[in-house]
Amino acid sequence: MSFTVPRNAPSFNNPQRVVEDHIWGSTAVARGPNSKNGSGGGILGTGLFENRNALPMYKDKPYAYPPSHRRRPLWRRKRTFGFGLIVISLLYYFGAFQKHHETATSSWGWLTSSSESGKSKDWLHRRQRVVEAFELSFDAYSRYAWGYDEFHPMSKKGRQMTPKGMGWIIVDSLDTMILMNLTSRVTHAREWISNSLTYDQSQDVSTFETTIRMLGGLLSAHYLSNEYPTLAPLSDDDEGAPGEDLYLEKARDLADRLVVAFDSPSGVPYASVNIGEYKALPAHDAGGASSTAEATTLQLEFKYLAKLTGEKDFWNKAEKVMEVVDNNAPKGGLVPIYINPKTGEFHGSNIRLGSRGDSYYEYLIKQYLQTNKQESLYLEMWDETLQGVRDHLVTYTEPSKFTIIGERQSGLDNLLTPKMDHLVCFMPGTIALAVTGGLTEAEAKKRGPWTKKNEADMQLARELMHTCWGMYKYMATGLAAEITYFNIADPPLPESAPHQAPADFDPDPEAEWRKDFDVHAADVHNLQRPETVESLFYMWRITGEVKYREWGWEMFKSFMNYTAVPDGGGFTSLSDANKIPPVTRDNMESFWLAETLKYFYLLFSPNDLLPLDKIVLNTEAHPFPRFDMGPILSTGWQRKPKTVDTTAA
Ligand code: DMJ
Repeated sequence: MSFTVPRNAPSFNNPQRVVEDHIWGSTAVARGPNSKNGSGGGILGTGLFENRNALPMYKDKPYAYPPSHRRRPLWRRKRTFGFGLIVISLLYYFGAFQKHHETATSSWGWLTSSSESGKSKDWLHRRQRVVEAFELSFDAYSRYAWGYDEFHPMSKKGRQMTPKGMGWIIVDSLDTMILMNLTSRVTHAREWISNSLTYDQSQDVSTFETTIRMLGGLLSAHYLSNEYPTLAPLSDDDEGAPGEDLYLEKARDLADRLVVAFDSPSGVPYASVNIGEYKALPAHDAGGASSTAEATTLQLEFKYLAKLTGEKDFWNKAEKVMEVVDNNAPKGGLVPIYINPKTGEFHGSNIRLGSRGDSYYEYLIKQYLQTNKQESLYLEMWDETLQGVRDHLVTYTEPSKFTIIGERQSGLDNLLTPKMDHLVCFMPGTIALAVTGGLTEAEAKKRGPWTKKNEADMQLARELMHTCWGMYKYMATGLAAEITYFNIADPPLPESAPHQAPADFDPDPEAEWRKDFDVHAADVHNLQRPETVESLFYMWRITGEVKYREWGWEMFKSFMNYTAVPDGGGFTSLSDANKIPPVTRDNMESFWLAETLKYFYLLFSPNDLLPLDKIVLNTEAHPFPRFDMGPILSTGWQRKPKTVDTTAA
C-alpha cells in the first residue's frame, strides 16, 4: 500500500518544522467536543502560551505558571519594566532580524531550535506535544466513530463489539483525559457514560480485557476525580448533571456482572462472561483453559473495588485465584500460560513472559504494593519468580551480548527460544519498581538497606531496558515489531556469564549490533503498544537518568512521523513497521489512548504527578491508590511450604 507521511503529521527531523507544526495543530480540532462548548478550544486554541494557563495544579504546585506579577515586589517590577524598555529599543533598531528570531524560538520553535540541539530541553513543551497527539486521536474518534468500541482511522469508521457498545475507547481514555486536564472532552465522555452506557446486553465479553480496561478505567476515573478535583473539574452542582458517583456506580454494575467468572469449580475465572445474563463461559480453545495472565490480572481491580464498596466477596474471589495458582508450586515461580478453571491445574508447559504470561508477574509485585506492603507473600512470590527468570530465561545475544528474556515453550527442561514479544518490555520498569517500591533509586539507597540483590536487579532492569530500546532502533520506522528474535549461543549463555552490550546503537545499516536482532516477516506489525514507554517511564522516575526521557522522545517522534493518518484522522497501527513508508493497518487501539500516550505524558511530566510510591498503575495504565487493608479486608490464604528451586536450566 502506498503511503506518504501525512501533511498534518509533522516530520520531527525536518527544518520546515515550524510550518508543519502549524498545519498539524490546525487540523485537529475543528469538530472536537471542545469546539462545541468552548472550554478547551482545540489544539490551536490551546496553543502553548494560552494552554499554560490551563495546565493543572497538582497539590497547589503551579508547575508551568510563570511567577505572578501581582505577587512581585515593586522593585522587581520596576526593574523588569526598565529591562523591557531596553529590549523594545533594541527590537526597534534590529526590527527585521528580531522578528525572524522571535518566529524561530517562540511557541512552536523549540522543537527545531534549542531542544533539538540538546541545549535546553523543555519537557513541559514536549509533554504538550503529547497532549496534542492525544487530542488529535480522540477528536478524530469523536468525529468519525463516537460511541463505537473500535476506531478505524483510515476508513474513518467505527464498529461495536457488543450490540449497544461498551464504551471501549471512551472509558479506556477517560483517566488520561482527566490527567491531561481536557475538561470539555471529559464532560462529553461523562455525559455519554451517564446517558448511553449500559451493560444490559446479552453478549460474551473477555473477562480480562473488560476488567483491565473498563472496570479499571472507571475505577481510576473515580480515584482521579476525587484525588485531583481541579483536573478536568466536574460541575455536578449544575442541574441535570450526572451524580458524583457515576464512575463508581457503573464500575459496581459492571463488576457484579463480571464476578460470575470466578464461579468455577476451582475459583480460577473463566475466560468470558455474558454480561447481560450474568453467565460465565470457558475459552473456546485450549480445552477451555483460561490464560494464566488473564486469570491473575483481575486482582488489583477487584480488590480496589472491595476497598471502595466494603464488599469482601470481590476481594475473596480475586485472591483465591492466587492461592490456586501457587498451590501448583510452579518451578522457579514460572507459570505455564494456561490454567484450567475446572481443576485449577496448569494446562501445557509453555512458559513465557509475553502474551498470556506477562501480567501474572506484574500483578505479583503490584498486589504487594497496592496494600501498602502488608501482604508479604506476594513479595515472596515475586522474588522467587525473578530468580526463576534469571535461572531459566535470561541469556545474552551473540556477538554483542544484549540481555534478553527468552521462552521455554516445552517446559523448563527443554530448549530456550530466543524470542521476546514486545509485551515482555513491561519487565525492566516492573523490576525497578519492585526494587525501590516506587522511590527513587537514590532515596531507596539512602533509606537502606541496599542489598547486592537490589543492585543486581537494577542492573538487570537497565540491561533489559537497553534491549527493548534496541528493538525500536532495529526497525526502519524506529517503532518496534510485535515480536523480536535474537541470535544466541548454543548452549545459551547462563545469566552469570560476563556480558557488556554496546552503549549506543550505531545507525550504520551494517553495524555489528544488528546481527543479534532478527524480525520475522510475520511479526513486523506495530500495534501502538505501551510496554517500552511504560518501562521508560518507571526507569526515568526511579533512576533519574535523562537518557530514558530522551529515548521516549525519540520514540514519540517515530509514532508521529509514521503512524499519523492524513486530514486529522488520528494515528493508526502498522502492518509493517520495517518499511518506509510503512504499511498501515487502519486500527487505533484503545490502549494507544489509555496507555501509550499516558506513559509519554507522565514521562515528560514532573515526578510528583502520580507519585510512584503512593499509587499502582493497573496493567492498562489506570492508576489506583495504595491503601491499608483495614478491619474488613485481610489476606485469606497462606503459601504451602515448598522448596525454592534455584537450579539453572
Ligand atoms: C494492554 O491491554 C495491557 O497492557 C495488557 O497487559 C497487555 N496488552 C495491552 C497492551 O499491549
